Amino acid sequence: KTRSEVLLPLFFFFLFFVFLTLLSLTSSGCSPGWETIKLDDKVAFQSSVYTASGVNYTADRALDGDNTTGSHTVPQPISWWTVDLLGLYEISCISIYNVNQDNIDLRGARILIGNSSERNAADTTECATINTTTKGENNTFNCENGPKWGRYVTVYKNTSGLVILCEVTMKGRKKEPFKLIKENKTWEDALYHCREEHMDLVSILDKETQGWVGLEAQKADTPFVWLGLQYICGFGFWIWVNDQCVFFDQWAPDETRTAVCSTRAAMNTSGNHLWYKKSVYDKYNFICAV
Ligand SMILES: *[C@@H]1O[C@H](CO)[C@@H](O)[C@H](O)[C@H]1NC(C)=O
Ligand SMILES: *[C@@H]1O[C@H](CO)[C@@H](O)[C@H](O)[C@H]1NC(C)=O
Ligand SMILES: *[C@@H]1O[C@H](CO)[C@@H](O)[C@H](O)[C@H]1NC(C)=O
Ligand SMILES: *[C@@H]1O[C@H](CO)[C@@H](O)[C@H](O)[C@H]1NC(C)=O
Ligand SMILES: *[C@@H]1O[C@H](CO)[C@@H](O)[C@H](O)[C@H]1NC(C)=O
Ligand SMILES: *[C@@H]1O[C@H](CO)[C@@H](O)[C@H](O)[C@H]1NC(C)=O
Ligand SMILES: *[C@@H]1O[C@H](CO)[C@@H](O)[C@H](O)[C@H]1NC(C)=O
Ligand SMILES: *[C@@H]1O[C@H](CO)[C@@H](O)[C@H](O)[C@H]1NC(C)=O
Ligand SMILES: [Ca+2]
Repeated sequence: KTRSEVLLPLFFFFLFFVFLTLLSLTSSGCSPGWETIKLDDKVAFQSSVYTASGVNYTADRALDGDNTTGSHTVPQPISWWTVDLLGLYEISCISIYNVNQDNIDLRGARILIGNSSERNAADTTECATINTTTKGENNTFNCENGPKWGRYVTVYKNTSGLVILCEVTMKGRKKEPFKLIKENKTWEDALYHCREEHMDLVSILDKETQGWVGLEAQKADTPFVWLGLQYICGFGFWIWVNDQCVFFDQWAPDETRTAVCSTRAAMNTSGNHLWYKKSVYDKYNFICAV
């Protein structure tokens, strides 16, 4: 056999191996399409704080974007680290980076996601169990059985030992507080629907909310969407369904504030999402606060 006859199959075997390695590397990360959650403005706390040479190894050091600083607890039967995301997020995966240091071993620790900071509460669920030390590595843990919703993410270790985290990153998306309902309903029916299935028909009290609601309205299949703004005709004023007065408004220029009875406000689903007076009997899609 010539040399190339021996080497060629070996070369293809090598290529195949490289391909498999690449495949396992990409699939061990977070599934694509998830955004990295900005964490340096969030609040973290932990079971205890290790102090050495005047440095407090506080929980926020795991979120500061600096991979040379870390959070560090002291030995206790149970140790944990929690970040409050200050909002509801759907979390797909969590990455933990640690330096190579002897006392780092997160094996057996669990990553919990919950709506309260209580680690054993009914509204706290497990995302994944850490099965590597994380020592000198950046490991990504995907939530088992799919992404989880919650406000608090906890690394919980009940098998004595330390929770040391140099840098924690996570991917997911924030839950928007509004939902378009693609059903054509009169204003009253829309109000009942929102109050039964969600919180209420939407009230827009500021420019930021107007922006979010406008984004949601673009997906409607009617030219307008109902807002939770009603005209109290006996008194001649507008009021939101959550009892707030109208300080911020986005009326179309030619819409006068006065109206006939049975008038409600609807948002144009295109353009600048200006507000129009509409008969309470018109049927449109609508937006609920959830
Ligand atoms: C570390 O924490 C202790 C106790 O909370 C506090 O007195 C001290 O000022 C802190 N040191 C630094 C450098 O923040
Ligand atoms: C740590 O951060 C530095 C500076 O941002 C970067 O060059 C280095 O690659 C990072 N190390 C790891 C393991 O991520
Ligand atoms: C947190 O609350 C949201 C919204 O109510 C819910 O969808 C989610 O399942 C809750 N998370 C947990 C872990 O119970
Ligand atoms: C850790 O768990 C993942 C997923 O369950 C698995 O693919 C991996 O081989 C495990 N690693 C170790 C070191 O057991
Ligand atoms: C660890 O890996 C994740 C996912 O690839 C990445 O977003 C994060 O920046 C990495 N962390 C460090 C400290 O290198
Ligand atoms: C730690 O928690 C796990 C999961 O709840 C449990 O199975 C295990 O018995 C606990 N270990 C100790 C030492 O409490
Ligand atoms: C709602 O009305 C629009 C037209 O205004 C129509 O295109 C759409 O199919 C209707 N949707 C439903 C669910 O009936
Ligand atoms: C809604 O907005 C679009 C885009 O600005 C505009 O063309 C349309 O005339 C508006 N609808 C009404 C009823 O004014
Ligand atoms: Ca850090």
